[in-house]
Amino acid sequence: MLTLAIIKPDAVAAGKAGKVLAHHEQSGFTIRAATFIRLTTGQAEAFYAVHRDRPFFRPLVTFMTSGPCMPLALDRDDAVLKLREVIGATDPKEAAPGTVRALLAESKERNAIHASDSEDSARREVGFFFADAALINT
Ligand code: 3AN
Repeated sequence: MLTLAIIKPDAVAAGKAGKVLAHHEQSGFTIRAATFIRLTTGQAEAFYAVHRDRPFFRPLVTFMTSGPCMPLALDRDDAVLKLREVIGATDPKEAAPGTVRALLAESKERNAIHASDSEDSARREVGFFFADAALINT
């Protein structure tokens, strides 16, 4: 099963992308597709459309377009749930010890990593960045 992660602009800019990738690999995920992209405002708005009416939407779009990020399609059994465990709570202050956000995130907004929150979101979000042809061995 696939899920989508995005190594966010804060983690890429801080030179932590490799650490995040290593964390995923050590947690049993196989990388099926990866890219390096600076999102346009339109792309970030479309990706986070479910949060359109939330107060943090505009700052989130500004942050996510502030520099390059790395979307990844990650594969393992129970991928969606397992990746949510591996990344930790949205706010790094509440994230369990050893999770990506506890180790690497700066704040609730600049929180290093995105992970799909359901199987439906995972299908939509993997498809948002990767055509079927880009997914190796799936
Ligand atoms: P998660 O990334 O843990 O699934 P969501 O989906 O609720 O969290 O929120 C999407 C993104 O919006 C978060 N990763 C974070 O960057 C930002 N965000 C969520 N809640 C807040 C908040 N209260 N203040 C600032 N940014 C937030």
